[in-house]
Amino acid sequence: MAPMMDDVAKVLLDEATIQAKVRELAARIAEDYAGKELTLVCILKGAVLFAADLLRALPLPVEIDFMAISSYGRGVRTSGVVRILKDLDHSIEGKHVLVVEDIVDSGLTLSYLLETLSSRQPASMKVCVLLDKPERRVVDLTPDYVGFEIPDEFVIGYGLDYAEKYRNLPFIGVLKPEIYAATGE
Ligand code: PRP
Ligand code: 7HP
Repeated sequence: MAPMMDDVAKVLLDEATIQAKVRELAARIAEDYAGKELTLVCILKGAVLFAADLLRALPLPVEIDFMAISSYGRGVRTSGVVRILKDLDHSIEGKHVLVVEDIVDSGLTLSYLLETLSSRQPASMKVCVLLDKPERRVVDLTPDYVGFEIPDEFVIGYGLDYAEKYRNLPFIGVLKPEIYAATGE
């Protein structure tokens, strides 16, 4: 952990704060979906830690499926180009779907995804994001469940990466700008 810590400007959300929020979100979701079967759609790779913790905390019959989408490549800014790299394994027709994302920033990824998934006729579809950067939104998108609103700083950890690194940090931290400044992305 020590070499990775050198790249962290500050810890924004520590492990206990994240885990308490996951439990709080799970309790709200469990209440809202009482008596229903829920399908979590985890958007790889960033949401994998959050989705796993949320899944464990939900006292409901829950299925999980995975989708991989590419929008950022290795950089820190959105390209606006969204591509499905891996589709869901199962049909969501007639299912209650909760899309689980680590972060909504410009909103381009989620708005594309919601459009695609809603055409598959789920019984219902909602969105749960751990982090929301409302300042950066370029499309009109309001997630149904939000863990934390955060300022416009590049964050890493708890699934979030920079150039595929730092996902395994147990907290969410702000990356030192000099780490990505060198690449100009
Ligand atoms: C990140 C994140 C969201 C998206 C949010 O994914 O997981 O999917 O960017 O940005 P937006 O609201 O501006 O579209 P990324 O492309 O970095 O992939 P990853 O989850 O595999 O790291
Ligand atoms: C995507 C993304 N990935 C990691 N950290 C951030 O702050 C991000 N915003 N959008």
